[in-house]
Amino acid sequence: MILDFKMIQKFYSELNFKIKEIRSIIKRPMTLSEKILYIHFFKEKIKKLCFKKNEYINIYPDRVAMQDATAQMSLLQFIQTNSVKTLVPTSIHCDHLIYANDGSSIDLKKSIDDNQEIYNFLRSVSNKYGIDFWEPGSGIIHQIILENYAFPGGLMIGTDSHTPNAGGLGMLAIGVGGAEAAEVMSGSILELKFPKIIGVLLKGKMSGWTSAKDVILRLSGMIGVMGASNSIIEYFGEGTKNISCVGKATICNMGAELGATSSIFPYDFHMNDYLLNNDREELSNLIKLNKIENSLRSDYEVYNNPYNFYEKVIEINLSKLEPHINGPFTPDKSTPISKIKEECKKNNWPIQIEIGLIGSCTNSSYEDLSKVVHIIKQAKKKKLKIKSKFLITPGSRKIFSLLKKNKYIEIFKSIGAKIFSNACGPCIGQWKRYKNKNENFKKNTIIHSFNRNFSSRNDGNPNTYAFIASPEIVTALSFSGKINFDPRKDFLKNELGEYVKLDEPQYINKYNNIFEKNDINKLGCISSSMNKNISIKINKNSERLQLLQPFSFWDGKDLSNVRLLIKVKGKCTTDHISMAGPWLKYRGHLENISENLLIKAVNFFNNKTNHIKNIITGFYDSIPKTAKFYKKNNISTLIVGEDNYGEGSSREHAAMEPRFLGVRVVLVKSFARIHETNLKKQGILALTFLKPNDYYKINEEDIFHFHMNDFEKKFNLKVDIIHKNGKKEKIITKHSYNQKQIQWFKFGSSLNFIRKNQL
Ligand code: MIC
Ligand code: SF4
Repeated sequence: MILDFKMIQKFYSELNFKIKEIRSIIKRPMTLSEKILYIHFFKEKIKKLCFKKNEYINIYPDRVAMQDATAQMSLLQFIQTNSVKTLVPTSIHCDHLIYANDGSSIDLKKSIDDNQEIYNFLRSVSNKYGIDFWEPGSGIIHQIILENYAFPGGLMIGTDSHTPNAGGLGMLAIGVGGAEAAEVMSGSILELKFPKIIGVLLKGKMSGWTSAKDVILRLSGMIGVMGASNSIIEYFGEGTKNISCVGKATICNMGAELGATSSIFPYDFHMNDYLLNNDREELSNLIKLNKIENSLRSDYEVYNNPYNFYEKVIEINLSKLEPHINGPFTPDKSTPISKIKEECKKNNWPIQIEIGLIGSCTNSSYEDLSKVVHIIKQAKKKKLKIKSKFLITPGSRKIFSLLKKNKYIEIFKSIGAKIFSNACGPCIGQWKRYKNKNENFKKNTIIHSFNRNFSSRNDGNPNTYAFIASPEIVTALSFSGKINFDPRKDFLKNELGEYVKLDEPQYINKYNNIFEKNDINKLGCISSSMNKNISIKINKNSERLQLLQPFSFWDGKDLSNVRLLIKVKGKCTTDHISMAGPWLKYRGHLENISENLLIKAVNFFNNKTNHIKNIITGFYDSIPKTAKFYKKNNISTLIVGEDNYGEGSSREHAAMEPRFLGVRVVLVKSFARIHETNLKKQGILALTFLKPNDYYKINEEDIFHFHMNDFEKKFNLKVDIIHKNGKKEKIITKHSYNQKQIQWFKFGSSLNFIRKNQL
């Protein structure tokens, strides 16, 4: 069964014609990303198609996807737009709130009980406004999107930073904040800074222990967590034809870790195979019928002369690519497996792997799990025992059913693996690894196939060294129990005392891999049907849901007498600003979740977390408490940070919480894209230092004055700093607000602005 069939049918039938028309205007060959962006801009005046890099463009997405943790706040904002229905097809996926403790059935039941209020809210909002609702246990948002909704050439936004996963099926998919999604659902356009397009030329063919994950682990090492900021990564070259559709999705998924706006692969036979295996033959037929294959790739001139068309071209030779192990603490610390022994010694990483984990949206496909099975089967034959604990979270109910049908679940269980629900699980910290709160958080190593390994993310233990690798490598290393094991060369001692070597993993059982017919209801979806009469009730005493109150307008004056809340030292991801794990339960309650504001960020002045000086009282206290004190006393505050501030998630709570607690300005060396937009949307002044070293001029007890008279005319803003000794210093800061975004700031938030315009 094909979802959105009519919409896609129309889209494909017009595609070639529209591309021809666009080409006649811009008069040059186009990359795939440009084609998709222009096509979705098409509704507007076509004559205005000559975009410059960094210029804002307005586009119309085909779909919106939301997961339960971000959907709550997004829907609370959507309700404020007074819309009658969603004007763009939308789906909600219950995947983030599910525990990963005792195994799938117990965890799922308990999660459904504990989150009933939230699920009821999401279900009834879906029903009222015509949204597809995917129930708890149906799977992880990005797997479900790939299986059911993604289509080559389409454009989607999602309230999750790994939305670009759909690029594995040739869709341009972009992670956004909840306010942006709410606006698009209510019929507004999506405003996007025209991205740079980076070309990644893949040559050769992978073999042995190398897999798709290693392409992105390697690329992370090459360009780092900021390497693709405001860029789309477009893969091309012969090598792309040697990577399956789900492998491509893995690569696109983790582009988020490089700051990419999106990542995409050109249409090929692997995508076609994936559509056929997923009961979406009609879609594959539509592509053939309309002869649009070439419109779903860059023009051949681009492939022949990539250096002329891409911002830059990065080459990766798949034939020479080794398996990689990234981490600890950041996804871009990349070590080829041949160097892992040396790196372990050099850095004194704990060698013993306590736990190996397979899953997350980036690597939980049937193909991934089949390769794991292949390794387990041969290890058993070779009389090897697994040395680390082994935990598995399949990506979707569809995948789970096929694993079960092919008796793979039994194989996992035969080595003592624990199978969690089809959900995010340990990837988002829903894993109670330490049953006892007072347990010693000792230094230890885990390895997983996820995409993020920020400190404390999975198990709350800052001393856990989390490494990322492909599912195959995670499995092999779990059999060895050591992080410095190279399955390509090293031998393992088996139960008989013999030394054996693991064979290279294979994707087996090709002919049993066809998923059963798509019955989306059986897969866990209540498909959209509208019932306008449903009233959305939120209990006033609820701890978990709270209707939003509009933020206050800007009075048009300078921001004066602003105090420093915290000067953050080093990495500050959205996990530092608004932690996940235990806090996920407050994602629909702004006041309660604000109690976690920046509690993981390091204070520059004392190197401690959640310990800052209250300048008025002179005492040290937690960040939320101090912020509340300032708010109560009408003192505006400022957060200062370093590079790539707000890296990681799309969660807008990281912008709403400071706004709620009286922060007026966030001033940093540089921002991560989604977070910067989220701050602007929520009416916070997002500024960067003109000279990054001015960061060091900021002292704990300074008072700040922001000169706002040039805000609408210039991109530079003057700031006076009055130091404790009375000395004044001036610095220049920059902003990137366009005229519309200035209105958001004036009105106190983008939603206030929209509401005002609706009146
Ligand atoms: C994540 O991987 O950090 C999340 C949880 O999926 C987030 C969304 C969120 O904060 O809820 C993301 O990647 O955007
Ligand atoms: Fe879920 Fe983890 Fe993927 Fe985020 S990265 S969507 S938490 S599985």
